[in-house]
Amino acid sequence: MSASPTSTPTAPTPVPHTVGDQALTPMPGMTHSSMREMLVGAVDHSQNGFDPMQMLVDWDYGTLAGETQDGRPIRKYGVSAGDIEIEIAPGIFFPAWAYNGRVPGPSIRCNENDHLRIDFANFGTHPHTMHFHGFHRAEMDGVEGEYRGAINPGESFTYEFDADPFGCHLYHCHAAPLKRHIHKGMYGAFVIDPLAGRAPAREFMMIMNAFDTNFDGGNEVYAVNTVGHEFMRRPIPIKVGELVRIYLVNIVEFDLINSFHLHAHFFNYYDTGTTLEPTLRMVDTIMQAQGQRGILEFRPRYPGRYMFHAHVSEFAELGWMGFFNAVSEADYPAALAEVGLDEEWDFKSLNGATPRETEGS
Ligand SMILES: [Cu+2]
Repeated sequence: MSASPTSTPTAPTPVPHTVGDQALTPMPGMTHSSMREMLVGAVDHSQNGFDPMQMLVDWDYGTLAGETQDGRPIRKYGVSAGDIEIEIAPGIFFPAWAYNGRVPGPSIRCNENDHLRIDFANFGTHPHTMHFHGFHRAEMDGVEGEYRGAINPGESFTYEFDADPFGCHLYHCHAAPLKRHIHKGMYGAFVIDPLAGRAPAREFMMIMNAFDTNFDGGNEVYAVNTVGHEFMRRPIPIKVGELVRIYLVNIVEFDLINSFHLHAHFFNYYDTGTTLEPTLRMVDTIMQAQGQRGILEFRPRYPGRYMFHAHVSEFAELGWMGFFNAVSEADYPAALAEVGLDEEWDFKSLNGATPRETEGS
């Protein structure tokens, strides 16, 4: 991208701008005139029922439901499938199939070796499944035509398996035609925390996704967490010097490769998140095929706004780009307020790891 901001960390100076004869007020995050064209208006997150900014930090830990015979926690999750219409860019609506009324679905998180019970109910109009990446028996693989197979509208099924191995995984529907069920929105993050833990960090869940709005077998809108350009409008607040950890998943249908590039910084990368040591060190771009995922860690070095985006220019221009806003401790409350966030979001971003309720008992 040649559109990197050259401004200082201070807020951009508003520039008068019109479309037709309508005067527009620049919004936070607009720092370049060419970007302004793509940022007219805003998505109504309350109408969607989910906010990509909250999705960064919202984890579903399920509810504890006793222990296995050998003393491991049992976690129960409730997931329903349904049909909803979502706004994926200002004024652009998409008829989605969704888990728990959101795209991506709930970010399921647990500790290594927890025993998981996922109660799945299909309230949609098509057969669906939940296919988890991870070790499990074939009966729990959630593939249409195999074992229990597709869960028809009005039916339910409980997927049950141990959380293994630790890492940054995903789940998605595995009903036919697969590419349709996936691109309609049936996927979510599945993060298993290692028993050894990871270093404290500000953590974010990012799913790289895309939407074929005219059903021609190609995508028209690309994003992280569904809404194109959302993090251009609302830069993600982080603090200079702190460890930032991103759980990154690529679920984009139709395009072979997606990528993540961070401006002005280098990061360590843990491929699939299944190791405690980085599998790549000091890189600023990684690529993921569909279904690939991994964990990125970096420390913001200087204050300012830093872009992150697909290093596939087409994807970036069609929505898959955003900003981190790195600020000092003192400036952090203002950075939160600027994008409509509060202390609760700050707390959640710093406390993402699965609680260990049973420790010491
Ligand atoms: Cu499906």
